[in-house]
Amino acid sequence: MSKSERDRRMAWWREAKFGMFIHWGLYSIPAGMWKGKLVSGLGEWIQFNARIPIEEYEKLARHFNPVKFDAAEWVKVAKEAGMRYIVITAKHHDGFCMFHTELTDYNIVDATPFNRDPLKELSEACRKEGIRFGFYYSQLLDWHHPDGAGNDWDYDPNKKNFTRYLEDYVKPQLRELLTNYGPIAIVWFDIYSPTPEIARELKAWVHRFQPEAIVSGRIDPGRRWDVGIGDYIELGDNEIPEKRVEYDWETPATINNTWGFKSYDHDWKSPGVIIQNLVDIVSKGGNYLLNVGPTADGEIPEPSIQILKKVGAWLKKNGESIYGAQASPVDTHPHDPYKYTSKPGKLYVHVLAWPWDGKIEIQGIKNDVERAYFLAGKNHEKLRFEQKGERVLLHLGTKPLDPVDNVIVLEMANRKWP
Ligand code: JFZ
Repeated sequence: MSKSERDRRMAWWREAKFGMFIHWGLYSIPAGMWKGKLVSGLGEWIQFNARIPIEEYEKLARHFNPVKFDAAEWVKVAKEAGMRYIVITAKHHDGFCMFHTELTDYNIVDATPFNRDPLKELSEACRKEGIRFGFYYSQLLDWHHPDGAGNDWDYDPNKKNFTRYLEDYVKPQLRELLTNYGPIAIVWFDIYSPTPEIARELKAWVHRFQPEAIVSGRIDPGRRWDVGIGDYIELGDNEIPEKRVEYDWETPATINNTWGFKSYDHDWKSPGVIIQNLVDIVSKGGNYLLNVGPTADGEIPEPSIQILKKVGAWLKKNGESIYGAQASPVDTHPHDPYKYTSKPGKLYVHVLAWPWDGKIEIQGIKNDVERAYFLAGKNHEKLRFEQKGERVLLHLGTKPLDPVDNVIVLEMANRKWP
């Protein structure tokens, strides 16, 4: 694919910066408990971690009736948080399909009293609100299907036939997902296709039905840092690089310590941590895909909603420094109390820790600063500063406007800077 073709397809994603990940499935019912015992590890890995036999685990489907699910409400939460795209688990490693599929009855429409297709409802709600819709698909691990990888407690691994699984199950299901749910913005593959050839084959399969779809980096069995077959690099869970990465990349992140809901994981990241992570990631050229894990009733946990509301409030005032912003043109040290993002002719200085004397000196500014002001300031009143060569001393005053991140705009004399 040519650079211009790729740039065209990636344009909305580079602008969007911030998305909502949703891990929702049968694992939301046990919610980290099995037979009265806590099961440590990720909520969505409970069948593996507790080695739950398929015949026991699939009984959960009979109890899955998320009557409180409201797609419009979930999209509203994402929009109010300032999130521009949503990626939801269509089929996670447990093999349960959160969409209607002809390939198996082990799906939310045929196997549960709910009898509705949440991916259909969510994709429609996203379209209505201008939010891009994508899905997560586990293309290798499948603890339910006899030819899927990973379940060695119900099946003999030596009897598995991955090619059969890929050709007779994965590709037909992807065809359903890429045909029946409208425009698909992202296909978020996970834990790797077994070979680069299969990764290329799956990417071509996606683009046969949805030529505009962006494919995540985990389609690729290569090292997660490599620019591979996916359209962008997918870092490890909650991984933020030390330095700027010269390619499209994304940090997938939990809002507590699990993707799938766990009833006793209350270790929520604060709004401040989320905002500072978002700024850090954007300052290094990446996107932030932040997860919510809805309950078995179909509700996004209230603490997640409250956190996301506060993040959205900060973005309402400071979003200009995030959406469509480029990575910092100025190298910072990992422990600098400020980060930079930029747009042509503008440098956004994110002051993450307020200086006790109300002044900060920034360096490496290779252009004349014409004007400085707080982005969230009512009338963008001018800030006093002195520039000596590449050093700019900013006088901020002693009272921050925002408790988490105060963004100062430096307007450059050269409107085409950097
Ligand atoms: C995978 C899943 O196993 C997990 O349940 C969740 O869906 C997460 C988003 O993706 O977990 C991974 C996969 C790859 C890495 C880390 C966690 N990695 O490359 O570091």
